Amino acid sequence: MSEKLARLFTAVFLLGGMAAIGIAWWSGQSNAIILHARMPEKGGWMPADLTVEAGKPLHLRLTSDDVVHSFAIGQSDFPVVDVMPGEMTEVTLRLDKPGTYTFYCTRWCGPNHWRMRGTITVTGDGVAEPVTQPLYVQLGLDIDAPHEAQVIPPEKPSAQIGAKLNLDLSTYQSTGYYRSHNPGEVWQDLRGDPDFTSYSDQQLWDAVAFIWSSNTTPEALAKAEQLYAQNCAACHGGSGRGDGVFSGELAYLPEDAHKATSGHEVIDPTDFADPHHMLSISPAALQGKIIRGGMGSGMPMWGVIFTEEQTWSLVSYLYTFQFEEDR
Ligand code: HEC
Ligand SMILES: [Cu+2]
Repeated sequence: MSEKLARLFTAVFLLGGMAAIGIAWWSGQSNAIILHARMPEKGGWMPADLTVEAGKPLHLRLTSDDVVHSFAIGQSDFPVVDVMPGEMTEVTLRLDKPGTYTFYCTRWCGPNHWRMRGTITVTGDGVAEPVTQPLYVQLGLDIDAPHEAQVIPPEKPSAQIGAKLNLDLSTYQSTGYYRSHNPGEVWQDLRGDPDFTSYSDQQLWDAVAFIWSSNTTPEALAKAEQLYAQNCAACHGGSGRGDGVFSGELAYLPEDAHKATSGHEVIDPTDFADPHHMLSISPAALQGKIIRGGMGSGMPMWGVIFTEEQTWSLVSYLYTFQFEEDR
C-alpha cells in the first residue's frame, strides 16, 4: 500500500473524529436551555418554568441581562451559582424525585428581589411523598389575627439562669407543647403551677427562655443565623427590629395597585425585638407565616424554599431577639 493511501486514511479518520466531536459538542449546546436573569421589574427569569424528566440531566446556560444575580434551588443541596451579566455559566443538574422545585435568586438586587423565582417541574412516576399539612393548619390557627402580650417580663429572660433553677419542666419542654404555645401562655401555665409558687415572676420568665433554648441546638441556631442574614435581614434588619435596608421601600406592585388606592397600607416588616409581639405568638404560628408568607403584605412565602427543619430553626432564631443567654 502506498504511503499516499495511508496518509489519506489518516486524514479521513482525523476529519471524521473532528466531525464526531463537533456533533457531540453541538448537540450538547443545543439541548442546553439559555436562562436569562433580570430584575423582577424587568421580567425576572426567562423562561420562568422549566420541565425535565426525573433522573435526566438538565443543562442550563445562565446569563444576566442586567446586574449580578444568582441561581439556587429550594429544598435541595444544589450549590448556589452566580449569574453574571455578559457571561454564560453552564450548569447541569439532575433531579431524581418527581415534583415541583422552585429556583430563585439569592442576591439582593432590589426591594422586589425575592420575587425572582421560577419552577422546575420534574416529571416521572416516582412514589409521591405523603403531603403533611403544616402545624398551624393542623391546629386551626388564624395566623393573621392581631395579638398583643398581656404580661411582659421585668428583664430580658435568660436561658442560662433558667437552666440553673433546676426545675422539673419535662411536660413544658415537649415539642408538642412548646410549638403550640406562645411564651406568654407558657409563663401563665408556670405561674399557675403549684410546684413553682415560691419562684419570682422573673425566675419563671427565665424558665420560659430555658424551655425555648432546649427546643433547639447551637448548631441549628448558627445555620438559621446565616439563613436569616441572607434572606430576611434586608427587610427585618440584622437586629430584628424591622429596619432592614429595604423596609422603607416595600410597595405594592402594579397588579396590587388597587390596594394602595383603597386605603390598604403597606405593612412594615415585623419587629422581632418587640416583646409585646413576640411573646404572644407561638412557634407554630411563626412557622406558618414563614411557610405561607403575608399574602400580599410584602412578606414573601418561604415554604417552597426551605426544608421543614430550616423553618423550625428560623423560628427558634427569631425568639433569640427576646431571650438572652446570660444576664
Ligand atoms: C421583602 C421583605 C421581607 C423579607 C425578605 C422577609 N420578610 Fe418577614 N415580613 C415582612 C413584612 C412586611 C411583614 C409584616 C406583614 C405580615 O406579617 O404579613 C413580615 C412578617 C413576618 C413574620 C410574621 C410575624 C408575626 O408575628 O406575624 C414572620 C414570622 C417573618 N416575617 C419571618 C421572616 C423570615 C424568617 C424571613 C426570611 C426567611 C422574612 N420574614 C423575610 C417582610 C419581609
Ligand atoms: Cu436578585
